[in-house]
Amino acid sequence: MRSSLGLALACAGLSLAGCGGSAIAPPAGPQTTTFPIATGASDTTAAFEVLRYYPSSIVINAGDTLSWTIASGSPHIIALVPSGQNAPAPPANIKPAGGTSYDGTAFTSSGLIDQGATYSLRFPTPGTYTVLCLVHQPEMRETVTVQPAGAARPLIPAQITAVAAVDSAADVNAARAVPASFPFAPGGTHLALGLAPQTSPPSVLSIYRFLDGPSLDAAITVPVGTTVTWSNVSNVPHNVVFPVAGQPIPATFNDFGPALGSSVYDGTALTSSGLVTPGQSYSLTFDHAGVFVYSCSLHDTQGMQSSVTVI
Ligand SMILES: [Cu+2]
Repeated sequence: MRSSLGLALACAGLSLAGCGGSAIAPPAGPQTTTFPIATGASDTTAAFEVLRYYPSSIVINAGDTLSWTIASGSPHIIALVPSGQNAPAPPANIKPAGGTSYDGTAFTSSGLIDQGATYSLRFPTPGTYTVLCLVHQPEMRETVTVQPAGAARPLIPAQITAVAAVDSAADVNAARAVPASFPFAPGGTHLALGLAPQTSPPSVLSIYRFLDGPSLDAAITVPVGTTVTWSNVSNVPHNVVFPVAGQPIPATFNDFGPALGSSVYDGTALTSSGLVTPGQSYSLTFDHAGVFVYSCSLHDTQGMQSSVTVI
């Protein structure tokens, strides 16, 4: 990802100058400041996701506050894990932990929070801290360097915001090109269950869709008896859930539960892959004609839904 620091700083400078001299926080001094952190990014359809903090490293002063806002369709868990400790394993990690400040001694987490939600932490103690997202590892990391109070800060909050806007827009644009890297025969029965440009080293770009070619549309039509395979070629877990034909996925469905149903689907029984992690595949054979709508239950609110028409 190209850094647009210079451009954004120039923009920030222009916009600040254009404010008619309204007061801005000075870069140095004993005052404490709150810095906004855009957390993740996505387009309005939430198909194109970026797993990244903006910025991914920041220098603040002791007593300053970081305020993360979820800026993507995908939820995140903003967490700091003291050295020598472990974060709770899923699903316990979706709960918030700790207080309103972090000094490196106690596990502290926002819990799982959705688009638009904000989480703030004060950093009273100089040091270097790593912010993780417990959902998106190893992609999402942010380094926080806390200087002694009164030190000169390299960037003011308005500059952080300006850089984030430019960089996140560039990243979402980069994600729009990812479907072109669809790795299977287009229009076939081997579909992508999410797509990332590469997983090693991990990309921060991720497509939250089913794909059967280099576009976002994965609706396919196949003859009775066809086996369809979905491979997770992305960097986040997904699932493939066929409810009873014509019905929604039940409200009681466990997104993280085991596989359900058999390897053959006829529309009469809820059938699920269970969690399909990056690199794993799932296959299902269709032995009855019909139009069968399916979803990723983790990301159906982001539009991760498609259909198999069996004729
Ligand atoms: Cu998903």
